[in-house]
Amino acid sequence: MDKLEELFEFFDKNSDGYISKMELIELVEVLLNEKGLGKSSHILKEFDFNHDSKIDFDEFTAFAKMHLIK
Ligand SMILES: [Ca+2]
Ligand SMILES: [Ca+2]
Repeated sequence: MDKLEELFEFFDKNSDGYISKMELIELVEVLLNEKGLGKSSHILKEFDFNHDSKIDFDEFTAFAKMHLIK
């Protein structure tokens, strides 16, 4: 299993295959060490490509490439 998949599954607390807004808030606080509420809204706006208000694995990958992988 690759690292991104592990990360995604770790933050997908209810294992429904999506990072919800609540799950995203925790992800932001843990991974980016920023206040989750405002930042998660920005991330949703930027990376929720199909506008379902959740982050799927493809969207998470795009986010990770921008913010997590140097
Ligand atoms: Ca979830
Ligand atoms: Ca989405």
